[in-house]
Amino acid sequence: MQQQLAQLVATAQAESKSVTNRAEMEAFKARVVGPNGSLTAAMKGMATLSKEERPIVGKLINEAKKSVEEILAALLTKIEDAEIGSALGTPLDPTLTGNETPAGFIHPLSRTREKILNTFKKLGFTIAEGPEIETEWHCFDALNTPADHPARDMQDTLYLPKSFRSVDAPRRGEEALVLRTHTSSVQIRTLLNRKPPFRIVAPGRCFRRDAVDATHSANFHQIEGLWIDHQVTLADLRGILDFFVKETFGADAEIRLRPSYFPFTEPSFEMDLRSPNLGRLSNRWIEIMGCGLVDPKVLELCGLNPNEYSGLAFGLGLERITMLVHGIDDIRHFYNNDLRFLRQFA
Ligand code: FA5
Repeated sequence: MQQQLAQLVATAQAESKSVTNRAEMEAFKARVVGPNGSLTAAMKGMATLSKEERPIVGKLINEAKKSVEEILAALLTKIEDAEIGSALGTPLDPTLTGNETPAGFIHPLSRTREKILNTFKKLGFTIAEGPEIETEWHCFDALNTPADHPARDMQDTLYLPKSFRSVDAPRRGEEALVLRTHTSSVQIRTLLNRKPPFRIVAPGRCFRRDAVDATHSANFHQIEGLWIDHQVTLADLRGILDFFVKETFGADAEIRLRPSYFPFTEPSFEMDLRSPNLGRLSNRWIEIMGCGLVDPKVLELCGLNPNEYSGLAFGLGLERITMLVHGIDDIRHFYNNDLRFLRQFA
């Protein structure tokens, strides 16, 4: 019996060599393990054996069955490989290298934005957003910027044609629409929609009719900050800006608040930064943002009582900060999509 089974496996092995497709494989399978197959016949023969012989022969048959299964599995792999090879037109060579798909990476401006937002998140700020097409009221009036203010001059601000209707038209009438000149308009939208206390940072795109040069772009990005609570003070403003600057430019960086003017803050400041880690700009005072305490008139215009609430606000330019962090000398590099420039930040 042992010899007979060994012969059966050897025959199956030899026959499998000439099988080349699925139909031939099915016929081969039937000849061995089908109802009338050679292995099936051997298994049926077990019934005629004595009680003593059965476990011995059963073991031999199981071994033969295992060998036949291995032959069938190898055959299936051979046929599948042949099928893939003919589908591809050439034999499959799994050792060939694949086509390279270039991996993308984060734009330096986006990376700086995420870092700055994370810094303010550590201080309890959440993220707010507002539209890039803004009403004149949100961009100027509500920020205590009167109609005769130079910022509202057609030379500085991009106005939309009258045919564009405001999303707030039912409430605010047929008001002029502008491309927002700063993210301070998000201060107003937040003041109108949220109940204090809150701390928000609002990143976004801004537009001005500035002449384009190495440090000015007609389209740039700002991050606005607004903190409204009871008794917010200049000490809070200094504290958070100092933290921000140290997180961004290193522990040696210092800040200076220089008196300035914005219609929506009182007092107002330009914040300058000085750091020993800025290459050729090291240890020089560099202006990086406007800031101040929220003007009580703005709180009133948004329906808050200035005797109850106070606030601080700031607005920084994302491009200028990214330029300082990486020593980039021209703002236009950010928008030219030159991979030789961008790959440096991969
Ligand atoms: C403002 O826009 C104020 N809204 C900032 C502010 C917010 C003050 C809250 C007080 C309270 P300013 O016009 O200085 O301020 O612009 C702020 C920053 O935006 C600048 O420091 C600069 O980094 C950036 N910025 C302004 N114009 C351009 C431009 N054309 N291109 C690139 N960055 C610019």
